[in-house]
This record gives sequence, structure tokens and C-alpha cells, in this order.
Amino acid sequence: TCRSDAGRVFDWGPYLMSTQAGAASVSCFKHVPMHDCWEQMVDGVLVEVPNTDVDVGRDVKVYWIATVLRIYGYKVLLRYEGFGNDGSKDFWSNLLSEDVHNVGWCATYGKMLAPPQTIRDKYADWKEFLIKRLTGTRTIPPHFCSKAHEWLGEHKIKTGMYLEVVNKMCVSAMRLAVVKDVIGCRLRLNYVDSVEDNDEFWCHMSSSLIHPVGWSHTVGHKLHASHDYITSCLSKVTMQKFGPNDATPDMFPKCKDPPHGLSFQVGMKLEAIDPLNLSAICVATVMKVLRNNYLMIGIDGSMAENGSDWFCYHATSPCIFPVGFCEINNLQLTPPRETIGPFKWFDYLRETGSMAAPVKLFDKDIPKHGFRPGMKVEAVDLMEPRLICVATVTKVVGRLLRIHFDGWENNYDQWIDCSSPDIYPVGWCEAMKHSLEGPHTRLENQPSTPVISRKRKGKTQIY
Ligand code: MLZ
Repeated sequence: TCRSDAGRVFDWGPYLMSTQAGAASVSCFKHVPMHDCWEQMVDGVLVEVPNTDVDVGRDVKVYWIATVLRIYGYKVLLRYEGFGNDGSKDFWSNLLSEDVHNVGWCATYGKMLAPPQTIRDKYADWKEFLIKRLTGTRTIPPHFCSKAHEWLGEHKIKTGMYLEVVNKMCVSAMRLAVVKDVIGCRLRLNYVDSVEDNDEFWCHMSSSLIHPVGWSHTVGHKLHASHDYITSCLSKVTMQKFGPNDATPDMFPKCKDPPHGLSFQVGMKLEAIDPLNLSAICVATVMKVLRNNYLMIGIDGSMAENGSDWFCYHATSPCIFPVGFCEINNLQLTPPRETIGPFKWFDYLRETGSMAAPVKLFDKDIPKHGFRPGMKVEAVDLMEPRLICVATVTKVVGRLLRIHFDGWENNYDQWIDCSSPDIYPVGWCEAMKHSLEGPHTRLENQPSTPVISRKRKGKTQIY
């Protein structure tokens, strides 16, 4: 069930109609089921769906053919065949729903097709009508819904497995966690060795915040774990002796090789998305170079003395940029907190006696992603990653997207990469039975609550 903040179930249909917005196509999301067959999903495709426009008291379930009028992610606006231009009985459905079938399904499985009662008398010969109507039309592939679920089941990370995940209370370190639940490739993790009972963290299976057991040991990342686990990593990594419930390197996406084989050096300056305030791109420094091209990045001017807010980005991460990126793209760069007057990279580099990371070190690949400003999506609030919320792409800068949460202040916005597994097509939550936070609405006559700023205030945690 999808609940909005008012406790009601959020319904995309009327919201899309009232906002007149479009939605990003399922083909934009490489981490969701059926993304690779979405080119065939065009307006006018026909499906077989339950016919709900029937006399009350009928006990057999009957079906009818409907046309896809509009497609919004997985959500579709449908019209029963025979209604012509009459939109009075149009209805919404989800292409991943168990109730949506290819044309021919009823015939194959002996289900009954019966015209809606509103138009029953419109044609004398419905069979002839359908035959005429169906010639030359397209339908969806058979067993659409079960194929989607098979695809989800093919993933290797399963409930009960152990893996390493960023410590949400101290992002410069990793911890050991166990997978408690998998919903549509999103993992509900419990930190192991936690004093709290339900010390949870949520992320997608291909999130860059999780790694196989032994990863911290392999790359030299800080790890908050029991002595036993730390010693066990030695044999896991060196002898490749993994336990039956260990998540292993083959279960994770491979990182690219850095371009030109060049590498970042400690002290180099760059621009980076602030991992603790994703609405800001900040002046940053390479604080440490780990093995396998991982970097610890610090945000200039707000770094904790003990390095507890350094954050690990891979050298090919799309969330780090060369000096000047914001200026070239007309984006606001967040300068170090102590900056007086306008920030100038040239002066800053001279004053700090530092060097800009060479542009050549950055991956400049921009995939053809298909996202455009104004498109609706379902997006994870990465500061509270159990929440998936109704959101809009408000800016597209190369491969970078600015995600705005509908109804929330702009300081909740997030910069994320177009290939991020934390954004989903409209209708994904419904299809996966994941909860969805509707747009934030303020009750009328209620004084507007003070804006809770999500600006990083020396915090080192994701809630
Ligand atoms: N307790 C939080 C919820 C914010 C969720 C916003 N999601 C876009 C707050 O009010 O800050």
C-alpha cells in the first residue's frame, strides 16, 4: 500500500492529471524490471484486463480489452475497447500488475471476454468488432508480470547474507550488516553488533554504499567491527574462503577503470556532492587514497577534526567533478564555510597552496539517459533511505539530475547521477509493494512550520 503523509493511499493517476506532468520512461532505469523491453510500450498498445463495468452480483470474473492511452512509468491510463471517444470510464492501472495481460491471454487460459455494460448494446456483433479492432495492433509480451518477478529473483544478494555497509552514524567507516529483507532489489539491512535492536539501513543491491565481506580490508577502508570479524577477513580475502552467507565480490557491480590510468593524489582539490547534504556541490579535497581506486573525500570548511565525515567515492564516481564544473554549468558551488566574499578557485588554490585534480582524471562519459526536467519519478530520500517519495527531475546537467521532492522545501533536493539505483519509475512502489510517500501537503489554515534545514551542521550521519 502506498501511504501519503496524511495516512491516505497516494494515487499517482489524479496527481499526474492535476499536475499535467510527464514521467520518466521505464527504459531510463537500468535497475528495474522490464526496462529493456520498454521501446514496445507505446500509446495504443492493447491489453486484457478485468472488466469491472458489469452488473453487480455476477460471480465469474470477466475480462475485456483496453487501450493504453497514456504511459507514465509503469502506470497507464486505460480505456475499454468500444468506448470510442468517451472517456467517462477511463481508469488507471499498473503494467506490472497481475491483472494486466497480453491480448490472447483470455483465449489461452479459457477466461471470458465480455463487453462493459455501459456499451453492451453499442454493437450487435462484438466478435466482429474485436476482430476488426485487433488487426494490426500491438500488445504486451505474454507473462509480463511473472517475467518481472523472475528478473527480480535472479539477483544474487538474498535475505540472511552478510555484507559491509557504510556506518550511517559515522560515514567514514564501514560496518558489517545482515540482509533482513529484500523488496524489489532494495535491501533492509541490520547492522551486526549493534546495541540498538532495530539498527536499520536501507539501500539498493547495486548501491555504492555496500560491498562484499572483506572489502574494507581489501581496499584499506576504516571498519567498525568486532575483533572476530576483522580477523576473519584476513582469510576471507587472502584465501578467498568465504562463508555460505557471505556476500562475495561477484555479487556486486564492477567499478570502471579510471581513464588514462592516472590517479588522484592526497591534497588535490575538486568539487563533490556533499554526501551529508545532497543538495550541495562543494569544494572538496582528496584526504586519502585507498586501494582499487577508492578515495576518501572531505568537504572543505566543514570537516570534522577526526575525519569522521570523510566519505568514500570511487575515482570514476559520477558524483565528483573537476574544479570549475559548477561555474561551467552555471550551478551554485558551496564554498568552504569560512569563505568571506565571492569564492574564486584561483585564489583559493593559491591561498591553500594546493593543486586542482587534473581534469583528465575524471570520467566524462555521459550516457544517453532520457531524463528531462519536469519528469516525475519515485526517489529515495537518501537522508532517510527507507523513504521513497514522489519527486520531480528539476534539472539535468549532463548525467547529473537534480531531484526535488514534491511539496518539500528545496533544501531537501538531491543531486544524483542518472544511473543511480535510488530513483524509480512512477508505479514502481506499487508494483513492488513498497510504501510511497506522497507529496508533502500542509493543512490549510495551519501556520507553515519553520523549515527544518537539512544543511549539514557538523553532522556525520544519515538518519
Ligand atoms: N522527519 C523528516 C521527514 C522528511 C522526509 C522528507 N522526504 C523528502 C523531516 O521532517 O525532516
